[in-house]
Amino acid sequence: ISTQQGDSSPQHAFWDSQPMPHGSRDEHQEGPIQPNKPTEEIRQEPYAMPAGFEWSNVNVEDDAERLELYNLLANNYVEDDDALFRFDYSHEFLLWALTPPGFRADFLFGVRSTSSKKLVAFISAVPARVKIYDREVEVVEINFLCIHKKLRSKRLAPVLIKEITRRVNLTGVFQAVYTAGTVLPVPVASCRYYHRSLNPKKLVNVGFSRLGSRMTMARLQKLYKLPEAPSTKGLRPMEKKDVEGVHTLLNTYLEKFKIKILFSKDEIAHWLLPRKNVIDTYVVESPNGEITDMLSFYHLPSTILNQDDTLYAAYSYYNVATSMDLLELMREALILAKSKGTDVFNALNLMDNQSIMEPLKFGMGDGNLQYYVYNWACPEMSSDSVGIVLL
Ligand code: NHW
Repeated sequence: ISTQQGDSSPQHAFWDSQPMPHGSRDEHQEGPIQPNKPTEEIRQEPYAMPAGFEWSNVNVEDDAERLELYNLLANNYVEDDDALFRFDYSHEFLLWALTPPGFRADFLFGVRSTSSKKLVAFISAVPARVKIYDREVEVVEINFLCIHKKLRSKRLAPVLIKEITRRVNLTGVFQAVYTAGTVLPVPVASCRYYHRSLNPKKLVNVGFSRLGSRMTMARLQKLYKLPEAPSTKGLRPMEKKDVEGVHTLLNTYLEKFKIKILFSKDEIAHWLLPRKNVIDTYVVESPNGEITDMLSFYHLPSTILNQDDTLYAAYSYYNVATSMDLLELMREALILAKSKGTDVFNALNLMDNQSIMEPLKFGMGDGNLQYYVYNWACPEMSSDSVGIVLL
């Protein structure tokens, strides 16, 4: 835990009141921190909004409402520490991320100004099943928590979090998984982003990377040069007929991690079948028709602030190598991402990713991505025990 005030832990008026581990984790405890509540004991009415604001579900399948969400996020969502870049999740991406099998309209909601009806805040939950150590748990994944810049620091975030907790609890679910750049009580794991330049010239020009003192642009470009096309025999985009094979391959691979996603076949189809400029998945099919390897990455561009430009980034998702080295598989991922106009390929040091970073010329990013499980006690784990990627 980072300490922001001398050597005492930071105070968290909200988070200290929540069913999370506090201080250090009890390494011997596992399970819910607060027992499940019967429905009749769960608050039935929405939490009160400050005067002038109201709750509003956002129908992301409706183009106009999705545009409102897109605009809120494009102008107010996550920026890097130096405020050079801001995530620019696309319309198609938001539709993908927020409508998996079993999604619920009342888990995708925000806050509107009562007078103007302008959307000024948002939070989302989508259902998932995870395994944490030896226990399978029904959870929601929380994402896209966003408050308009003009309404920051007014303690609105805790109200959004309490309201989504209430709505999720009413469906009999009492655990959630989420990630954040910020350290809150208390992460279950801490991962780090690594970046692989694909278009070094642009990355230097927009301030994403720097040209070292003994480096020239020509040498930099040579350093990061990749073949034009992949060379693995049988590597091709995933199709519907591969769902079964990918389901078996991925679930078998993920077994060894201490926290992992448990995808159903429907979820494999939703999360991994290619969608242009959103998610790319490639498989290797052996001559006898078995899916032996898979690679996947999602497309999440960032707006380059103060320049009228976009940084195209791909993020490593789920990769499994059984007929080849993970290193060779990930090299193909870089080549494919580059061929689709990606400027930088990002990967967390989770699953088996750490081993490929150095040989494939990834550089370590600044800052960590913290993993959290709401209302669940368990021992902390290292990043290479994490087998779940959130968007
Ligand atoms: S992380 C991305 C979060 N979004 C952004 O960074 C976008 C830009 N920032 C903002 O929009 C991926 C605002 O700064 C936000 C905070 C909205 C972040 N997670 O309203 P106040 C996710 O979406 C705490 C959790 O005054 P604000 C995951 C903070 O520590 N808590 O702040 C989301 C403080 O509490 P404390 C966060 O700046 C997971 C309180 O908020 C947080 O105007 C959510 C201050 O509130 C964060 N990322 O708005 C949890 N950032 O106790 C889900 C700040 O320290 C839990 N805070 O005083 C599970 C729920 C479901 C359970 C179901 C069983």
